[in-house]
Parts: sequence; structure tokens; C-alpha cells
Amino acid sequence: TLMMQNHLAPVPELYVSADSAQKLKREAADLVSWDLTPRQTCDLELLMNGGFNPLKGFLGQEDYESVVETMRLADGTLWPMPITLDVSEDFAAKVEPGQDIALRDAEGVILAILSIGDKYIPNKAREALMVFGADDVAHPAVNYLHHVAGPVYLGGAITGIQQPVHYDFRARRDTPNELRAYFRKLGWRKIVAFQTRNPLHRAHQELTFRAAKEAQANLLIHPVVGMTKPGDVDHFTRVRCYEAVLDKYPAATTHMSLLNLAMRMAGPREAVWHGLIRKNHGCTHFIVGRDHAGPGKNSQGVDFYGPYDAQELFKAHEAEIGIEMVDFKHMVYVQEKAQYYPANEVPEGDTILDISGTELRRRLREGLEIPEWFSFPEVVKELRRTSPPRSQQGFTVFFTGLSGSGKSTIANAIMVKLMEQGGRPVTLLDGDVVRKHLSSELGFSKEHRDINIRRIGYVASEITKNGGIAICAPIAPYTATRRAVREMIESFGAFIEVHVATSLEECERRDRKGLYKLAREGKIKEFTGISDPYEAPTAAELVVDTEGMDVDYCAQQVLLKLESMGLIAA
Ligand code: PPS
Repeated sequence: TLMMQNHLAPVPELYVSADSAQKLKREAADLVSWDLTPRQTCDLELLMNGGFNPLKGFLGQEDYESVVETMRLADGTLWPMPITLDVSEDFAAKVEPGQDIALRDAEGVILAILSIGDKYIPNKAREALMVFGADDVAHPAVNYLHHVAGPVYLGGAITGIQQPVHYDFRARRDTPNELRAYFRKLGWRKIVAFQTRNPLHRAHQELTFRAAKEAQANLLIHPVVGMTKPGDVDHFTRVRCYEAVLDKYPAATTHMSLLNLAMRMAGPREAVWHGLIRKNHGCTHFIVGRDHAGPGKNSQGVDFYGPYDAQELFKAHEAEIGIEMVDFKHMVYVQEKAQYYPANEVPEGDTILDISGTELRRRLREGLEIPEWFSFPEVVKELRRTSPPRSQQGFTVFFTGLSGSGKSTIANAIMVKLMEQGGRPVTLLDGDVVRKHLSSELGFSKEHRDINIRRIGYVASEITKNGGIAICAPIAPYTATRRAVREMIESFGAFIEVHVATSLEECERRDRKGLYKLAREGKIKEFTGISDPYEAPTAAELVVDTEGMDVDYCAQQVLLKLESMGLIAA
């Protein structure tokens, strides 16, 4: 067929020649410029290198509305995903259609020029409903649309100056034309692409191998390393895992290339989009599985899409996409046969073994066995390096309570006890230490207290990320700020909020620093509990009351809590 003959000819790119690029770059320095977000940088890369062919730039209003409503550009070409440049209101006010602007990456390097053709305000609720299936922020892309993306879209043609620079896994990244050239060189004609955002285990290796064999084709493992679903295994770890799995395929049949795509988790529409992108990368076949690019459950606890919606939508547009769908054979391990079978071919009466994603994460977290039938030892080793058991991960203990409630004393006791156990780095971010080293210019207004707490949160999140234990002991009087700190930290490790609930009367009675007296006399303004608010936590992991309890007992309670959460070895 025509497709078979032409599918490895180059796709159009949006780059200018190297000479013009130099000149253009100098001229572009004078233009108004937009600093691209990480997602926009991913989109721009695929626009420029032909991964999003036939798009010539970010969508203008007519194309955008047509894509949202009909999955097609205004001229009828199939294109399921709005590729748009969202900007702030302030920036939008500075530019007009007809104007050229420079697009810069995070370091300020000019990657491209956008000739603004259109400036418009999208109907985001409509976009959410039509593209993602529901205007529900439980969907990561809908959340992004409403809470991260700017309110105004700019559309227009792109003139590419240079590719975004990647310093990681350079040899594993290929543009569509580089991949096409590679396939031509090796004489590959039929290529099955496998899209993934997860580590590959034995079941995936079996299914991809089978898919390639059945299609009598070569195999391209084409993992996404741009942006995937929040909470996924980071791409550094995944690529090391993929490299280990690559050795398990027959030599010279399989290739791996990294795709700097920003996924939207749009299920059916995403599958069609993925197909078009793989077609652009020279592939002839594409594996679509159960719940392809699924975002998980909506705010009602129900899956956003049916398990085979993606396969159906893909099938309906297969000819137009120009790439053949290989439906995912769900592979399961059959104990009696000691090998993998497609789920629908399991011999009657035999036992199926399976480990779900949730179960795998639990085993990693608790340092439990992961059997050889499930994954390759090399892959498990990489995953264990990245997700050590909880008792080796970083965490933050965050004390909050009134001045003189005993926070610092308990925090100190905890620190010393943890150091006595040894083996883990511990940092105490006590109120006084912080106010001396991090926040010496701040006072006690709401604004200053918030800045102070956020700084503590940031430092604690870095410590937690790097496997240490951070112990914080500020007053932290505001619920919203404490919540913000919790969010900062929980993406890296556990956050244990401990309310030291000593009453105001008791703190004032003790008045260890003589501050309450001064506050009563009006000599200290905005004093917490006297002339400034303290919002007591309602959902702290632990509440300790120092009245009638000695410090040692309180510290013991905290340690027991940490033990029960698996954070320190019993
Ligand atoms: S906050 O609200 O979390 O930013 O406060 P923090 O950084 O923990 O600082 C509290 C310590 O500062 C002393 N101090 C005051 N506290 C409360 N209100 C006012 N106006 C104030 N002025 C000075 C006080 O000694 C607090 O120490 P602790 O250890 O809590 O007693």
C-alpha cells in the first residue's frame, strides 16, 4: 500500500536552517518574550520536530473550537488534542495578533518565534467536558486547565530556532525523522510501538514481544519521559528499568527511544493522539491496552472512561490515523505452567498469579519480597533504590502549639532519641533557630508568619526528599499554611503533624520566657493566644498534652507513632 512505501520519508519540521537560526535568534532578542511552562516546552518540542505533524503551531480559535467539538481541525483533518499556548491576562494585554513573540525555555534560551495569529479566551468548562469527558478537577488535565493554565490562549505559526536541550539520556532521544532514518537504515518496514509511563515487568515484556511477533514486525519501546500522571515513578528510574528489560528481547529486533511528550491522561482521545504521534515517528502498528492513558477515578469514585473506550475510538479512526491498532493482550502468569498466557487463554482450572500496582507499591514500601515471576531482578533493584522501605525514607515531624507549650523541649528530646538510634540524618528546625538563620528579617504579622512557615516547609521538604528526618517546632498558628507545608512534603515522604495542646492558661502560668506578662502589658504586640490568633489543628496525626505529663512521656508517644507508621524500625 501507499502507506507502506512512504511511511519512512521525512515528516515536515518547523525549524529554520542553521544559518537563519543564528540570525533569527539575534533578532528575537528584541521581541517581547514568553517564558514557556514545562508543559508548553514539551508541546513546542513535538510541534517543531514534526511529532505533532500536521500542526504548524499553537491552535488558533477556529481550529481550537473545532478540535474541542469534533476532534478535527477546521479543515477536517483528524486531531483530537487542543495544543494551545495559555498565557496570563497581563501578558495577553501586552501583545496583539500580527505581532511576533519569542518563546523561551526555563533558562531563558529562545527556542522559537510565535507569529501571533489569534488571541482568545477559551471556554475551559467546555474544553474539559468535550476533551476529558467531564468538568471534574479529579482529572489531572482538568485540574491543570483550571488551576495551572492561564486564562488566555495565543494561536499562531511557529518558527523553530532550536530544540529544547536535554542533558539526561541524550543518546536515547530521537526526533521523528531520526527514528525514521534509523528504521530505514536497519531495513525495518513494520514497526509496532509500545507507549508506556510505567516500569516494565515480565507481563509487559511478554505482551510486547507477542504483539511484535504476531504483527511480524519490529518493536519500538516508546516511553513517555516528558510529563506523565502526577505520582508516577520518575523517568530517571524508569529509563534505567527499561534499559534492563531491553536485554530480554531477541537482539536486533527491538529499539527503545524516549518521547518528550506531556501526557494529558485523556483516555480515548489520548489514544488517537498517541497513534498520530507514533505514525509521525515512522511506526506502522500501535499497541492500545485496557484503559489506555486512563486518569483513574472521578470525584464520584467512578472511572472516567470505560476500559475499552480507547480501543473503540481508535478502531473507528484507524484508517485515518494511518497506523494499525494491536489490541493489548492482557498477560497473566499461570502458576502450574510457570509461564505467561493471554488472560483469555488460561487453561481451565489453572491458577493465575497477579500483583497489582497498589500491591507492588506496598511491597516496595514495606521492603517485602517481589517474586521473580512478576518482574526482573534488575528492575526490582532499581525500584528498590528509588523507593526504599518506609523505615529508610525521609519524613517530617511538624510540631505546632502556643509559645511555651513545650514544642521545643519535646522536639529536642525526639531528636536526641533518633540520634541515639543512629543511621539517619536528623535536622531540628526550631522556632528560634529558624528565626535566626532563615527568617531574621521577619516579624509576627500574618504575612510574615506565613513566609516563615513556608520557608521551614521548603527546607523540611528538601530534607525529606533526600532521605533525612526534619523536625520542625514553630507556633505555625494558621491551618491553611500548615496544610500548604503538608502538601509540599507529602510528595516526598510522610508528614506527621503533632499538636502540642497545652492550654493557654497553662502556658501563661508557666511563662518560661516572661513573654506572656509583656504581652498582657501590651509591650509585645500580636502575641499568639493573647493578641493574635491560634487556629488549633483538627486533624493532626497526634495530639500531646504536656499538663501533668513529663517530656519523656510525650516524646515516647511521638516515637510510638513513628514506629506504628513504619517510619522507624521497632
Ligand atoms: S510563627 O508564628 O510560627 O512564625 O512563630 P515562630 O517562628 O515559632 O516564633 C515564635 C517564637 O517567637 C517568640 N515571639 C513571639 N511568638 C508569638 N507571637 C509574638 N508576637 C512573638 N514575639 C516573639 C516566642 O518566643 C516564640 O517562641 P516559642 O518557642 O514558641 O515560645
